[in-house]
Amino acid sequence: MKIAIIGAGALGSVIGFHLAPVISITLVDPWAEHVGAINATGLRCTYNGDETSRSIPATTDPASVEPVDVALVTVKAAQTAWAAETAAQLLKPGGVAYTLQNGLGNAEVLSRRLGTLRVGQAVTTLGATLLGPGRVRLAGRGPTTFGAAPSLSIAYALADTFRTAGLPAGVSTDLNSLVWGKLIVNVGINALTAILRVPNGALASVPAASALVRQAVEEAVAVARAAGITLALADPVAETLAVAQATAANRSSMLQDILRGAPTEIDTINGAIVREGRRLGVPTPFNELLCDLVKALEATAPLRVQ
Ligand code: KPL
Repeated sequence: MKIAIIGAGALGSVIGFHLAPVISITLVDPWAEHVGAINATGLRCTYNGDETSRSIPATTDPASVEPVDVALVTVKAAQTAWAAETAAQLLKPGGVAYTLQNGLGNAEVLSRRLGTLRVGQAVTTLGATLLGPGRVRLAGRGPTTFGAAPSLSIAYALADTFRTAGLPAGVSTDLNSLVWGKLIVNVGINALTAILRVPNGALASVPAASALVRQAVEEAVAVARAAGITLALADPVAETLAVAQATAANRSSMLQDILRGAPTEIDTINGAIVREGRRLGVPTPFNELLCDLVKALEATAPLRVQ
């Protein structure tokens, strides 16, 4: 099996770093400086203070990659349309793209270009931060679960490959409950950490912040129920706060985006709750406010007082 990882950000880079010794992979990313650094000195991955360098083929040019069986899509939501075009170029006729992205709506963007039978979804809790060109930090090897659709045999092959590479992985026939479970955790943590500019742990340790997490999560749970989703979380507020505590020192991906002046994934996270809420007649005023605040943060970046 040949794999291309589309998007060599934090997540794509750590996955590539682990898979490279066990399977044929190529990293594809438009960021020339990052790709150049990986090709020059290998991808450097720090874990618990130790840095290891590994040589991995990386390119900015999809046309230079031989056709692959699987494309793992790990770009930010704003680049999903580019990833769809890239996957269309890279995949063999029977090949499948799996999105490992945060939030809702990315699989639909890929499906519009590739067709639903060539798009799968996976949920990952791998924690990583991109440190700079060619350098990534692994925070934790949380499990990755591949959806059984559209191909059970490819899902099992991917989970096996991940496990062989030292990454915990499995396959689920009910991925939707995991997708929504992760969405709800992101709804509770990402926007609030970006607005308050705090590491994840502050949401669990400061009661006034935990109360805001509760508001965001309770609205999202009401939307999930109205959508008929069986959530994999027994107590969504407590479990979101537990994730904030377990990743206490981390900066959420949305806080990292805001600090870099990059577009955030607010539309596929809290924005998805607002859209689904409207469709199903469930009010989501707090998530609407979070969306407006994050969009204002994005728009005012050049004017920010340091
Ligand atoms: O997935 C995450 C993210 O930052 O996007 C959490 C779980 C909040 C960890 O930082």
